[in-house]
Amino acid sequence: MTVDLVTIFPAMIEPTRVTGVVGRAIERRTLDVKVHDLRDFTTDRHRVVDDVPYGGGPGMVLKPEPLFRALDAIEAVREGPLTVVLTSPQGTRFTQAEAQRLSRVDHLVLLCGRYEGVDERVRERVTEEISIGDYVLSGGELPALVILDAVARLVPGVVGDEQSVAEDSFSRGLLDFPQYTRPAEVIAPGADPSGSPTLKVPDVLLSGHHGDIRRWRKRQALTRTLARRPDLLATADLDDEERAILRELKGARDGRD
Ligand code: J9Q
Repeated sequence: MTVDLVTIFPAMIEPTRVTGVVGRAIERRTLDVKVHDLRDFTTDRHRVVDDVPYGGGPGMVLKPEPLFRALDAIEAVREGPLTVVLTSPQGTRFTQAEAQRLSRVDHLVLLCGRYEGVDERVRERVTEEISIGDYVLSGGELPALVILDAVARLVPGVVGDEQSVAEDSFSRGLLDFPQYTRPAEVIAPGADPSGSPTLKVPDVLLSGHHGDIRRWRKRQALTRTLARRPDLLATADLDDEERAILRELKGARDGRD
């Protein structure tokens, strides 16, 4: 997969290009990520990328021509159709399902908008407009990085264990179960170390009973999802055992009121 990211702040993208899962995929050439500085597509001495809005009002709007020239340059290099994503608060919400869909395109272009906006005519060249959530940001760089990370993980070969990507609880529409690592017992932070309570890993995880561990994790994931994100349960992909546990948990909950 190729990703071309167009931004006025290339330095914001660089750490992601060289770090972690995305950085490793680029090194191995499973992923090709090019960052384009929008100012390189200006033609004036001062490399101006924005201007005042027609009709007046606060803030500056990204000019259309530098973005058109950037898209022309990307089209000239990549063969085949481009999926051009504009990150903006007006977009449709980015979800894991959207990440899955985008992970199947060959050439992705991420245009980073600005808080004040992008000239409306740029949308002529945009395939889709995506928002990562309802909050005010200064620009589309962080949303573009969120999309890049979520999409890249789903490209075959980027994350080693394909199984764990597919089985990732969020992919199945559930929150994760609690995780623990060594040691099996730690002194409670801030507590008196002499005869003070300790924080223990649940016994079942140390038991070696794999069936019990699997059922405990299912119950924990469902308990958490029911408590924190009950909205997810409407569309979660549950097996028979999980449906039975959920009925039981809901029964216990209703029994209390
Ligand atoms: C460009 N707030 O916010 C949430 N998803 C995208 C955005 C965004 C923003 C400002 C500029 C994108």
